Amino acid sequence: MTVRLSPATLGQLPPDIERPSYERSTVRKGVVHLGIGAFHRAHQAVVFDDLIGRGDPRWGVRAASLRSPATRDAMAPQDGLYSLVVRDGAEERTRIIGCVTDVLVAPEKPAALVEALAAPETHIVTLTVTEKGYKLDPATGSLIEADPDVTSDLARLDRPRTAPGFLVAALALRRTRGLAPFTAISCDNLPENGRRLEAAVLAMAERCDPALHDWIADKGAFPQTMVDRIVPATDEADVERLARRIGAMDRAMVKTEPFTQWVIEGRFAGERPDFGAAGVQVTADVAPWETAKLRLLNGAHSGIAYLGAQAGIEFVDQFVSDDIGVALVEALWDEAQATLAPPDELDLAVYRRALLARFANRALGHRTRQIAMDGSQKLPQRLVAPLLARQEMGLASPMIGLAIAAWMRWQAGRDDAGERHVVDDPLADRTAAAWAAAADPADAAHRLLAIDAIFPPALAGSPAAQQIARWLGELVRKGAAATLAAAVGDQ
Ligand code: CS2
Repeated sequence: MTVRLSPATLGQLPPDIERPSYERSTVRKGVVHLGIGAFHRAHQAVVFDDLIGRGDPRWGVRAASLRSPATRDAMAPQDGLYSLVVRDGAEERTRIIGCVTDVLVAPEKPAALVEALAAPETHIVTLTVTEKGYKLDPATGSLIEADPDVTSDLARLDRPRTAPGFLVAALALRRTRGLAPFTAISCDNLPENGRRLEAAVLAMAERCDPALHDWIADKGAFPQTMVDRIVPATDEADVERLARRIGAMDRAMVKTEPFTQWVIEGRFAGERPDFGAAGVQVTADVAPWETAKLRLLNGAHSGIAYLGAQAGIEFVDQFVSDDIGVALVEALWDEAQATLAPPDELDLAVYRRALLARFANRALGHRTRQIAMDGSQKLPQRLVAPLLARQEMGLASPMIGLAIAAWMRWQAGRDDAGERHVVDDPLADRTAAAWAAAADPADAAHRLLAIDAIFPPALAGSPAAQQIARWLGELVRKGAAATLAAAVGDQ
């Protein structure tokens, strides 16, 4: 039987596997991370591991799952160690990451997580709780007070359930104990993620204690960030392949691409690492980076996901291995690019070429269905915002419209082969109800466009709305592959 990756078996790994260069017992716990999924393990945790490796042991990570114990159960037998597998075509590099000191499971012991956040040695709190974890209306960014977990947090802050609830409970304790707030760094693909997190925290704090609200508003820091690394979900075949490669079973491995980027606004409440030393860009204005990334990378990802999954294309690289797929991506980018004011350092032509090569990485196995999840939370910043910006400039957005129509089609729960799929989305009930009540695809489009958590009123009745309705009709009638081929042929 293959041994398990752990501190005891680290020495038995093949010599070319990179491993922590530091003594793990000296690592302190300056970071608490909320939402220990694959993205954190392949992105921010690697930066903290680098910082420790460079001689600053303050930045060990106490990680927390806000929902299930699965990651804790995978990592605990490995004492927090896991493999970062970087794949680039035929090349693969494996590095063992050692910066995660422990994993807490919030629903099991919420008070333990609040204490970790309130600990004097905690200076940085990072979050990857996905778009829906902020409990904010995706279109307006305001706190969804009717959400049952938010209601519960407002009533019982001693047992928080939501990410903003945990932060408020811990900040309240820090204030009582005379400690400075931590810096809370959202690492999710939300527009103005720092401001949104701050808004959620302040809205909750206000309801609990106005003095706490004022203290956080005055002393807290919620920098904006742009985070980028493609991290497909790990499957059993990946785990087995790695076990054959390193001779140890690692149930917490992550697979990713070589590219990684983290841009952070230089606003901190207290101690912070020398982020720049670990390749992080610290800057005064993150917005232009973030908007470009959301509209180019993520916008194209969503278009690929809905059209591809509908047509039975399993992986992103398969979608862009075909001229029609590339033509769609380029056309989406042409439309989005007209809405951007990129930073001087960002050459969009170079960025687009690099992005296409990243999408084409055949070794990643990035599933269209993974990206298709939670579309209601993703569409506003990825596709709706550039479409509206173009509408204001008097420009039509046929390809963005097609991508939005493809999302609508996906919400109906059947692909072009007639196979059913589960619509994994917090608003799935509402989109299903729109489809159930619709007389025909055009009617479905209008009903879906009326969901104001996703689409602003400015869209209703516009030429763009009519075009989306026409696309949806074609997608239903002809399927995604034929609609796409005709659409890019017309370009
Ligand atoms: C993807 C992102 O699943 C998705 O929605 O678009 O996770 C994407 O891979 C990352 O944002 C890349 O940085």
